Amino acid sequence: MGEAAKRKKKKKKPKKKKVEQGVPPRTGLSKIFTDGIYPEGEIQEYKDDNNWRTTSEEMRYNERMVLEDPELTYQNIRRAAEVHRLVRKHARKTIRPGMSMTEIANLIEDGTRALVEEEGLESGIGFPTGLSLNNCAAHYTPNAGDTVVLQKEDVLKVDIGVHVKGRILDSAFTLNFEPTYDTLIEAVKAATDTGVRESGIDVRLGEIGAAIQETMESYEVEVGGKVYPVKSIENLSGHSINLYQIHGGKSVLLVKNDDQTKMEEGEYFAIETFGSTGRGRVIESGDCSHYAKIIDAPHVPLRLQSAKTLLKSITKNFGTLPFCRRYLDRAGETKYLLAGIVQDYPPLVDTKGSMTAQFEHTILLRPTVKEVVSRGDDY
Ligand code: HZT
Ligand code: MN
Ligand code: MN
Repeated sequence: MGEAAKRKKKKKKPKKKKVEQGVPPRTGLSKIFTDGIYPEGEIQEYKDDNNWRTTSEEMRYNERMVLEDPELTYQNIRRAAEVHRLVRKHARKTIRPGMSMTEIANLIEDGTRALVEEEGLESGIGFPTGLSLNNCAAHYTPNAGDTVVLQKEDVLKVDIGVHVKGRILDSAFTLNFEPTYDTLIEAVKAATDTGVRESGIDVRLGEIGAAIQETMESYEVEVGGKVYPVKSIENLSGHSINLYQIHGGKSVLLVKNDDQTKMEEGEYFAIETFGSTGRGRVIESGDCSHYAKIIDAPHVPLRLQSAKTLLKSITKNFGTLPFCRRYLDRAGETKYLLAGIVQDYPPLVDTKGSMTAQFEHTILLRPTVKEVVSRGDDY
């Protein structure tokens, strides 16, 4: 063997076992990404008169310098995103008609808790798993005793939240088991991609709504010989996301509007769109499952000792993160009364018999590029 070949030949080192993800995925990601570096999401250049941000050598240098400090990098949101991709991949493969909504919620949440290595308020579930069916667009998750079973005709929105140190990854997709509503799903996927593409630093929120609506409403769905125009749901919206705060204060409507508010550098947004074969408007209806502490609520003196201790438990377990009744049950709370101490988020439904679909990504407006953190090979 020549000298070059000798050097190339690997020395037999005591090999460290490469840790792999299992089925179902249960290996905490710190065991796999041992250097603490997680994959970047999809990178999109800024458009038009903002493309200088992407091309400027100075801007790129500045961001590179900032990223030298691991505490200032985007590793928390990327770790949450990697958890999301693994959990949803397993969910997609496993969710079948005949499963109960509770089984589906547990499948997803057991995966999230294990992969994100749930630890108090340091890392865990970002908000209750949305499992909204058919004309219900958002904010349904089963409560204890729920008897709903997934049917083959159902259109299911799966909305999963993961957080690492308060950085919340909010991303959702739609599943069906028959082709009837394939076009509705395609329309909403395209509309969300439009929302993501149009987002950027200094872009006005109203313009993004118009672009989303234009894409969404270029589709129609034929069901049983009748043609339904796909409508953007006019009273749902995407939103900015702050630390431990799912709704950061800015809303991105899904229809044309005059909101002149601009997106800003460094902001995180959940870009989500909902399409419907119904009115394109939701109302609150049905048993509430989702709740969250009101973030800037003035201190309200509670008269009942039971309400005081419940609120203390909510603060300890969830802080300002949204939670559901099932999470209170597993924290050992019983016979709780939530009215008046927290904000409720009831299920949001369009007209009876209509179908709704949703796609949602979390994006980060970095100084030089837009990062679609939650992008995967599925949506
Ligand atoms: C509220 C409660 C939750 C935020 C959007 C959303 C699921 O409709 C401003 C714009 C979880 C999230 C939220 F438990 N909502 N994204 N994913 N729901 S929202 C909203 O209330 S407030 C949109
Ligand atoms: Mn969501
Ligand atoms: Mn959202």
